Amino acid sequence: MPERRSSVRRPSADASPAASRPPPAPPTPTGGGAARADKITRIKLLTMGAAESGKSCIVKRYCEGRFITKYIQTVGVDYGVKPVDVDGKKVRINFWDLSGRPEFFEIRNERAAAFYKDTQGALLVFDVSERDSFDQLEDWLKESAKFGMPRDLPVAVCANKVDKPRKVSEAEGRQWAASHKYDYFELSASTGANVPDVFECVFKKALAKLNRANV
Ligand SMILES: Nc1nc2c(ncn2[C@@H]2O[C@H](COP(=O)(O)OP(=O)(O)OP(=O)(O)O)[C@@H](O)[C@H]2O)c(=O)[nH]1
Ligand SMILES: [Mg+2]
Repeated sequence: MPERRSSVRRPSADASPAASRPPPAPPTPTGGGAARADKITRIKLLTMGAAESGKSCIVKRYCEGRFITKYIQTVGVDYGVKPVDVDGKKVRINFWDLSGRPEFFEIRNERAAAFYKDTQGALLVFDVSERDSFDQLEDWLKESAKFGMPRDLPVAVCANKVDKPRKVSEAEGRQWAASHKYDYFELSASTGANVPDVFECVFKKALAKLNRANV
């Protein structure tokens, strides 16, 4: 099992807004290092999507193997690191778990923070039991594109909460993802169904892309 250095941080309820204490500067991908054994390969992974769609729970399920039923909103952004093996190579994943709340729009798009920039992969999450969260997917693409998300980024659309009664069918979700040439997964952070598959898919594609860029 890979060593876990830290899980995604959750600010305490009385924590000051993330704007006043931003997370560390985005780690720079290894540049020419992906193909070299002496450098650590880093993948910056973003999670984005509507508030309460389950982004933080998906990351927590993957990193810690547990699920929390209580809703604790992400304040601006949560940041965490986890070393993993991808195709036999040791890779350090930098998780950038964005808040989906409209009031954090400015924090998400602060120039200095550059959350969308220098990213190697993204999870675009919606809640199959909340139609609005599906309808907002296009807005997330617009926001991320406007604020610097690379255009050819490996993206996995995550249809989360499949343990609940649905308002969005699997066919609709798949069709939307296919129309953007994104991967699509039906998952539940609650049961854990398909959660590792999503991450594995994005990590593999991100690493392959880094390796191609470094030859
Ligand atoms: N039934 C069910 N509930 C879930 C699932 N995933 C998340 N939840 C619940 O949905 C609520 C929101 O989860 P979060 O992970 O905090 O949502 P978020 O997208 O990070 O929200 P913001 O940080 O505000 O953007 C919490 O009460 C979770 O327990 C799931 O797969 N099934
Ligand atoms: Mg969150």
